[in-house]
Amino acid sequence: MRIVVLAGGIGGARFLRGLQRASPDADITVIGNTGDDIHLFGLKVCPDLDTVMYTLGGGINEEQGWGRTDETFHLKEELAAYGVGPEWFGLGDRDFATHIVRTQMLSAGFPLSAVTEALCDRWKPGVRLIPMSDDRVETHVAVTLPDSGERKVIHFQEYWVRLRASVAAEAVVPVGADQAKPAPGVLEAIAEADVILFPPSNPVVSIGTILAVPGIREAIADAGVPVVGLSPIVGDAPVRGMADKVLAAVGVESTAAAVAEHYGSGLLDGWLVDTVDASAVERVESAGIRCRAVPLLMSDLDASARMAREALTLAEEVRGA
Ligand code: FO1
Repeated sequence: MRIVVLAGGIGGARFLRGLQRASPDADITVIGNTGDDIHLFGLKVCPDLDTVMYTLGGGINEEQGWGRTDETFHLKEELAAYGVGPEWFGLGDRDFATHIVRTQMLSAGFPLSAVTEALCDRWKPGVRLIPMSDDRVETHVAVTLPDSGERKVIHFQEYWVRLRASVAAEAVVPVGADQAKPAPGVLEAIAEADVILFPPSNPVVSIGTILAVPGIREAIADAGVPVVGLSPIVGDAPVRGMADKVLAAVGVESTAAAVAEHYGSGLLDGWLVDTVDASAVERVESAGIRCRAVPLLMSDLDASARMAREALTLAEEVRGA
């Protein structure tokens, strides 16, 4: 079975680990969000691609969900001693190596998709990981700073990591997305897929950004195979992260049903909500999306694998309908 998964960072990576357990023989292609990418310390940082690569390759810091295991921060401390930051972004020594290799290869003219493939040669994530685009796309967030009242547009990482989403996101813009092309292999994988899955990743800044690359949304809608998503909202709050902040920016309420409606029946065939949101099933189904309520907390690998199995079962149900 050929499965295409659109993935952000931690939620996407943990779901993928469950999917590999649930469907060990599947041929999985992951289309990774690159809207979180940023240039820091003179290096190109791709948080979501790295989170998927390290999680599936066994190098992730399990507690944090991002960055490397057994990490140290000598390099960052040395840079800070020269007054070089930013101090708010924690890039560790082991992680720096990945970024040096990536930036060197990009400077030598390799596209991000080829660089990602080269990095995955080491980590062997067991999936084909493709960035959504080789073109630069950066999610920016419009905010009003509480102290000065100044309205500013800042990079998503500054919003997420430095400000910890503590102020309202007034607008979220995937800068460059409208000019970006899908990376080589993206549209082909979608066209050849048997099923397409949206893990419980952020619907605005992760999956929404991937869908903002012209051609990807259309290819998924036209693929003619089941498209099934899992709600990242459980009991009206994000399972992790601060998805509610960016949902508000696009006028979507923070509920499992509203996120399904946001994707819409033109894109989504099936939607899983958590059992605590069982009352949302009717509303989602009346929007033309088949819906089931199942446990959606990825508390461990078994739980993630059960969620992946439920998603594949719903896909078969949709296919047979
Ligand atoms: N998240 C944090 O909350 N603080 C950090 O210092 C931080 C550093 C970091 C370094 C490399 C990397 O790949 C990810 C990192 N993240 C950090 C996670 C990341 O900023 C976000 O969680 C994702 O972009 C959202 O998917």
